[in-house]
Amino acid sequence: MSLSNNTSINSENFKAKVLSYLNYTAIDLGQQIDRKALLKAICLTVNDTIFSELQSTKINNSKQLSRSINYFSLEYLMGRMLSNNLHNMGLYEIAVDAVSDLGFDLEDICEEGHDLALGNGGLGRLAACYLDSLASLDFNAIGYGIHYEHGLFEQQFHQCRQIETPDEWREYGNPWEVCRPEAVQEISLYGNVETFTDDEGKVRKIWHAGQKIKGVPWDIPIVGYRTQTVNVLRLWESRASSHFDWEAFNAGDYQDAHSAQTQAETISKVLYPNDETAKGKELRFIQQYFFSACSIKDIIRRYQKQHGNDWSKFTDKIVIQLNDTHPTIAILELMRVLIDEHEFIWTDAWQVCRKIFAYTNHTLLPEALEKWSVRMFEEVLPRHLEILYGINENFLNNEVNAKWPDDKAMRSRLSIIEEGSQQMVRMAHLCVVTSYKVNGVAQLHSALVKQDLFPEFNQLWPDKLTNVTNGITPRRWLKACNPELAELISSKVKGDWAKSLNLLTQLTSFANDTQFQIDFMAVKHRNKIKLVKEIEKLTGYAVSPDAIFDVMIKRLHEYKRQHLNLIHILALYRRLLENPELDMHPRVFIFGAKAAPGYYLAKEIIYGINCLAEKINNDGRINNKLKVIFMPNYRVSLAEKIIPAADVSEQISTAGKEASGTGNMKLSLNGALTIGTLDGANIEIAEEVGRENIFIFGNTVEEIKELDKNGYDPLKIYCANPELKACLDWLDTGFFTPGKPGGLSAIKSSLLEEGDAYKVLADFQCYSDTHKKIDAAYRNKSDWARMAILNTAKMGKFTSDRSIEEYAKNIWSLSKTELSSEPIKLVKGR
Ligand code: 26W
Repeated sequence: MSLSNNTSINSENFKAKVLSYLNYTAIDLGQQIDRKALLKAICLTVNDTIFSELQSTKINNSKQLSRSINYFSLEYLMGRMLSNNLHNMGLYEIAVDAVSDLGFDLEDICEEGHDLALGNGGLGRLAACYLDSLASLDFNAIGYGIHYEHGLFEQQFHQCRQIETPDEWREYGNPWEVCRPEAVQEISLYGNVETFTDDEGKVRKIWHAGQKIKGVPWDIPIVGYRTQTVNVLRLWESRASSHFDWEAFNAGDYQDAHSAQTQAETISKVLYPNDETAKGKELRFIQQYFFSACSIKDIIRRYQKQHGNDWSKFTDKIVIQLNDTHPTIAILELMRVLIDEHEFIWTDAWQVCRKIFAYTNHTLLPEALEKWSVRMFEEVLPRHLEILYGINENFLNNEVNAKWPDDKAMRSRLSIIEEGSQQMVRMAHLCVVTSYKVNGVAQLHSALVKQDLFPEFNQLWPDKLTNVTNGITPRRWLKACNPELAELISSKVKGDWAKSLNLLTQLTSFANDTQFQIDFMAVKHRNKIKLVKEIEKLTGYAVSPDAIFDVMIKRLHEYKRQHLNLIHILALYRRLLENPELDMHPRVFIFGAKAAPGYYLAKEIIYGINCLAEKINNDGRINNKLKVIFMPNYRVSLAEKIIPAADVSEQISTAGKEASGTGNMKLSLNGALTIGTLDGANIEIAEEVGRENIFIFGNTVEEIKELDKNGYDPLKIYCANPELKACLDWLDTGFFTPGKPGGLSAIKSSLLEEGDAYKVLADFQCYSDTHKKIDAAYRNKSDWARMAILNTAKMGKFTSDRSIEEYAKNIWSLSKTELSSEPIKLVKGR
């Protein structure tokens, strides 16, 4: 919505509206305005416009009876909303002026906002970027998820160790959401299935629920960039079904009534903080069913509002994208609803499902591929298990048998049920069997999905498996988070680059322009000074903005190899201790990462980095040439501060393990140079920026496979490399953990005794050599500036708008909503 073009909104009437909302929140204007109250008043002011636009978008979509994409995701990492909404609406400058008239700085006020951290990492943030693009491109879209009471835990460090505390994002309410009681749903759990014959003599099934749960929808508007479209993210909160607690309550059993309520509300209580596995956790399984079932019911409710009982258009109007296997149960729920509640025959219901679902795979790690025990399935969702058996039988007996007749081995490999001491349901298999398209998230990853993960499925359906490389929204990840760079770019680039990111290639012609290089690096330097202050505030350490800011921000995982970075820091420290005059440009290594609370080694690595930081940052002998900073509580809003200030971006996963990565794109877009392996989207970034503008190192996927085939021996590498050996041995000494000898030896043993599953040692030497090249390159200021500019210039491909256009064209067959020509309703000042 391009409201800035409209003269009806100016800073005066914006301010008047804010003041009226301040009255409304009962703030005594005679007193000093409270920042939180001011934030709320601004949000409410902005909401006036957003919600009226939301209404128009809905009316417009329903008039056009347009096809919609329903994005199903257990995670959305939205971050803060105010600044982004203001930017997208074109009201940012107006708000800056209005707030400054009130004696405040808008940036400070935005800081009061809490992150919406309803996700773990890449997958959740991707969902948020995609919602931004869907609205910005005028697609009729809705995101479905869970309204967690507590999002991802907050992280603190205590004696160098990670401590988790609950996230209280709604403590003071969330101004962006609105409850929709008219769309409440009720879902069932447990119980049993009865077979009966209906009046027409048909054998039917009925599921007698053991428990009913209410799903209450909360809507968060998603504002498109400079367009009228406002879509919705609909998040379900679980409550006790009214029918249930009243029964006990009336019987005088208040305790029981209360416990039913508590149990029901537990479902949406907390986001699972594990971005890898949630083995056997019944509550997680119930979360998945709860949100999938509520969303399927909601889709049908909305469809029937327009088409009544005419199901013939259902598959024309609806497509559902499954964000990983987490919402897979939606497939079985749709089958159940169509067959049991709407009297579809099996084959018709199955045809519908096969036309509606598409699935995105985000990981190849075997431990992250979801499996649920048949036993649990049977107990929680008995009817769904029956349906699952039916799907599997048809699939094996018809499709598998037709291609590989009587091939038992093939049947067992492809079956949705895994046999063994405990039968398990392979959720990814159910996804692939049902979905009409399955995509990976970067070219390499999609190739590996075909070759290594699902080779048989790929033989069976050669057109099903495809690729859509991930993207990021340039609105949040450049325009809003790096305003100075955005302004500099706008002074050179013709056209709205935030809408068409390929326009950034115009910067190529300024890459050798001395003045532009100076301006570009001056922006970087000012961003670094800002970050220096934040570092001091959060960690107490003072660092110099003249040092190279070398950034590694992402979830903590062995495959991402923060410990490779750690060992290299040890090597640098040793070199400096041996020779304090060592010719090396000062470097600050900056980390941000949360570890899953139960992931032992990940937490040891955090501990290790913090211990190193304490020792190194206080060591007067090394002339401040090396500093290590671990920023606590890494999250979207912290990323927005770190990324604009980064010189170097660490993307050092073991080749073949990082499906795509999206932080790599954000850092490069903001002019950081990547040191990276040939993994995930790094490969495509290298293609775009050119090999001369990126630092690639390490074993390739093929080489890693070779190492495994020939019996990888980390001990041999350790023995043959004296520096590496010395670094690892150092971890055992207690040097970094005074009073606790062996305090860091878990890291070493994972590499030497437990086989170094992620080939850290195999890549160490070339990693270290490549860092030397970075050090040399940074000294040539003009060369470095040119490379940094070219990184920004060549990131056009990685806008999430491109990803969404590809999904819309190749997977969803979705066309854009035509915007209404009626005038936009406007905010009126007092
Ligand atoms: C609890 C089970 C579970 C399993 C896997 C939770 C979450 C996951 C995700 C697959 C973790 C994740 O965020 N994957 C990342 O997805 C990004 C978006 O596609 C990619 O860029 C990252 O490479 C991938 O690791």
